[in-house]
Amino acid sequence: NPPVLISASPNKINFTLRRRNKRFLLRVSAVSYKEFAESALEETRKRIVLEPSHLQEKYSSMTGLDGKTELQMLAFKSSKIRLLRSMAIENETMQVFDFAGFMEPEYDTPIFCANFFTSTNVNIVVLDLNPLHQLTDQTDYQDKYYNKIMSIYHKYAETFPWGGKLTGESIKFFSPLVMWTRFSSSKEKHKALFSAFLEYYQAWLEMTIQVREEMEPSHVRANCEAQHKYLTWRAQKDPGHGLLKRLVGEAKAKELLRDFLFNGVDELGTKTFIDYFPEYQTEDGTVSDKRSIIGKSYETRPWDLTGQFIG
Ligand code: BLA
Repeated sequence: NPPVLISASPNKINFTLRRRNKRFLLRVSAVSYKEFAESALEETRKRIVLEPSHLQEKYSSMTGLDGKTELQMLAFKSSKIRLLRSMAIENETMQVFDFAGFMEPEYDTPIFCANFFTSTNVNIVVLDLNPLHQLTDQTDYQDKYYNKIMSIYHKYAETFPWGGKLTGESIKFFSPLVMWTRFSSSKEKHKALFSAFLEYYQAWLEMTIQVREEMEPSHVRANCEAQHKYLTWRAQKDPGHGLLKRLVGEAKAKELLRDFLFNGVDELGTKTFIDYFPEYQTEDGTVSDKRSIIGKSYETRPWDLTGQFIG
């Protein structure tokens, strides 16, 4: 007899198994990304002073339209970090995690980016310190932030191999450190993911502590525009939009995206999506609904072992 599902909650799935007329209770634990967020915040508080963000008053938790999906939002800031925010979504069959850190424009530190999607054994993972500036024409930026810490990537490369083709546009938002992977759920994999997450996070936190304030107004403006371009892209084209709309409805999803997840998109600059990404303009001037113009690309990892882009 196959095991019979008797109950499932975000962190525990209980089955009964009948063997030789005896009943056994099997407990399988699912991943809970709330713990990931708590651990990262705990590490942060050991090093710097975190203050609650004004967004926390407006966004703390929500229940999905199905009445069963829980969304948990956390938002903080520090003297240098403009926004450190987390969203964890859980129901009986799915766990989603979106954790990001954005600096004040005086600092050129990369953007911390952890996006984990788990459902019915499938995991889609992006973990990266997204570069604020293009690495192809700024080798000193790569030198400043990535070359020294490439060992972090190598440590997890075997456990979490390249996830295959992805939206071509996304690659320029990723660094040579990126962990882009898909895997089926197991306790070992989620344990490894937890340690990769914390290790990437520690590396980012250290960068935020070491970074010096930019004094040149033109550099501050460049940092601000680069962050605004990133936020504009993700607020418009992030792969999670469809699911978020199904979970909370179109209006709430849009508010979450523009005001919480990618906060700053309406404040840090005035350029529009089409200004940054003119290839998405349709004949009547609106933004194309297409997720991608380039299409799916990069069957294999487009960086060599030293982190040089090989396309
Ligand atoms: C899939 N999420 C993906 C994929 C990527 C990312 C690369 C594979 C599909 C693709 O190639 O586009 C993540 N893409 C990113 C990230 C950046 C990027 C982080 O460009 C940063 C610049 N994922 C989430 C959240 C949800 C989510 C919050 O982070 C849901 C609320 C869902 N991601 C999600 C789902 C898929 C996915 C459902 C698979 C469906 C699909 O491919 O469209």
